[in-house]
Amino acid sequence: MEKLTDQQRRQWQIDGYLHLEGALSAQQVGFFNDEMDRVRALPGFEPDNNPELPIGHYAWLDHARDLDPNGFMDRRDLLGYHQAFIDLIDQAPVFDYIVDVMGPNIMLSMTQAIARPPTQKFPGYTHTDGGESLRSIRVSETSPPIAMKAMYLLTNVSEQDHGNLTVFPGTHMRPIPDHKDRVITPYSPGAAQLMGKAGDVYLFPHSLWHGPAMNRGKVTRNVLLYNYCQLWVRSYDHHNVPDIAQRCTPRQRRLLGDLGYDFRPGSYFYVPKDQEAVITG
Ligand SMILES: O=C(O)CCC(=O)C(=O)O
Repeated sequence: MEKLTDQQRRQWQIDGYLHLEGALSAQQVGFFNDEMDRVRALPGFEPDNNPELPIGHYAWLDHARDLDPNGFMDRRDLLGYHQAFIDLIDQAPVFDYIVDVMGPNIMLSMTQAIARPPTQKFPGYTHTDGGESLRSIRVSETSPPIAMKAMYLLTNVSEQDHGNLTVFPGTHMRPIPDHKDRVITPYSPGAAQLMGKAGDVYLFPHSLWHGPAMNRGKVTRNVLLYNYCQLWVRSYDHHNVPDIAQRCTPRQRRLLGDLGYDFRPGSYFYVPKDQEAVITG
């Protein structure tokens, strides 16, 4: 599946991200924004602020902490809320780009919806995905990444400091040298705030330093995040193949870790014989 143009491939290798316009239709944007409002009032996984836990853990709650439709929300594990969240797993053309970049031996590792309202309180933050690990592990520029993310914008972001995705171009190849000695923020030297339209998608590997800028605008910024990893890395949203796999196509089931046989040690080490056919087919 060759999808990237030569120019996109160069940008992926040098800058470490791609911005694709119009990945979702206006109707899909409206639908997913409505879904985010609906999901807010439903039970689900929301950030767990228990200081005893490592950062980044989620807890099952009755509803989002903030029920205001324009308030903050960070909801994980979206697939059970609507078939449309399942369909987005391998929707063209974004999934074709992902397979071109990562190769066919992949699975879906996470889904997430984040609403960032305008506020004076949130200063933004910057990180690599994959926790501490992908700050130090790097692949060469011509190698597929270990893990990457598709971030779908559901809100127009046409000015700085409107909850923009901020990236540090090139940091997937060159670590920020002193990141252990100072806090890297969206306002540190080298940061670029991206603009985009509702329906656009940003693709970037977990090793690229990135994060949301502050939102000093008037509108809550909504995004959906779909993460993919090499198959042996495995999902960090699910312990086992999730129940919603019954509602999936064979390719979607494979992306959820259903290899077509019961788990046994070694199962995810080499991929099933039909892996490429299932993913590209
Ligand atoms: O923009 C956001 O709200 C969070 C994006 C982000 O940092 C991430 O995808 O890891």
